Amino acid sequence: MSKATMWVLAGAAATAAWGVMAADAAVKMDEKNRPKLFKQFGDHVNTPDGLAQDKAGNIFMAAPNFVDQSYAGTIMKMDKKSGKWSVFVAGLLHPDTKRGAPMGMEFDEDGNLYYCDNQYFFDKNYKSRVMRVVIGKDGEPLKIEPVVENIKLANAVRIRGNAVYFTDTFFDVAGKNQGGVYRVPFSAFKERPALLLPKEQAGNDPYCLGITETVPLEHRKDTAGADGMCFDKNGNIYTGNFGDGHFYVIKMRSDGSYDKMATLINDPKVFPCCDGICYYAKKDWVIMTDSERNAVLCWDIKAGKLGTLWMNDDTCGKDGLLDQPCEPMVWGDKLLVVNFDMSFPGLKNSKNDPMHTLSVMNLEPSGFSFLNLFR
Ligand SMILES: [Ca+2]
Ligand SMILES: [Ca+2]
Ligand SMILES: [Ca+2]
Repeated sequence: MSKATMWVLAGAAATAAWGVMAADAAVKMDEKNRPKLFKQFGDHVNTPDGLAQDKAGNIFMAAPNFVDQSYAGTIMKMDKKSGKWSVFVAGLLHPDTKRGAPMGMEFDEDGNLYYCDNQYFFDKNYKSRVMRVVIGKDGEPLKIEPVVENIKLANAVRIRGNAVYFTDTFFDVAGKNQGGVYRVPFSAFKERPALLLPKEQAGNDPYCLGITETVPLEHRKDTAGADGMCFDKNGNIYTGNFGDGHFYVIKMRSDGSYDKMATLINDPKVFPCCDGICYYAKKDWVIMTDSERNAVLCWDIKAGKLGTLWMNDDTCGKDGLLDQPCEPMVWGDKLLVVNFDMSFPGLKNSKNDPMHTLSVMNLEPSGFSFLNLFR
């Protein structure tokens, strides 16, 4: 046997061994992470989506209510002390669609709440907006105003420094399956809402930080681009495509500007569908939901490794298991995960069922296996 053949064989053996380990890693989860039911809602919250928390730790959850539109899109609030849920505010109706559809949300330093108004499911023609709920000194909503307009599908929003950052999931430019990440400084909407450029000009839009591209998967044929987004402690931005799980980073330079978007994961076998993303500072992880496979994954930033926190089969979610998870949020030592449960072709979730649920997982310091992509 030649030396070269031996190398090839050794490599094949190593690959096979790794394959077994990878299979183990993908299914071997710690029971400590098993999601439990945090809250089940009535039909007035039939399609829950985004999450946020204020400085006191009260929980806010968006309910765009796409499945049963006889209910208005609202933002719910859970008082941390009492655990009681109530309607915080109804989403501001769009003058053309007569709907309000809150999705991703986040508070700014002054205590105002920003949310994505996803009008794309009613009208694909640039009706979506980023909104600001101005909040009074006792925490009550005073008014809602649009701050950014001319968006296709506003999905996730983050506030950092003096700017609002958000994703737009569909560009709808012929022949390309694009989405993108935007940054609009507060100064741009002091007087009136800031306007994005039409998507054909997105490459020259001063607010556009990066453009994603989706290669639709055969079993889903979903062209959706950038969905969730978050920052890490160094100001780097993470986003991922809903359609194919392509997962990106936009690195912040030392002068505060941003690098070009770069790929971290582009392998639908290990990550086929990225919905919500949040940052877990304690471990320096990005936590992502995988809507296709009813899973919660995590990206160890320093190690450059993908891990699986949980994955389960199709379920109605009544026991707290994942039912098309969308937005995750670290809340103290727990992870809250919203279950969107609005089935799209090719997802594990087979149907929109009457159980509308929010799950909770313990974020334990150890006990899940890693999948090393940089083999
Ligand atoms: Ca989302
Ligand atoms: Ca359900
Ligand atoms: Ca379901």
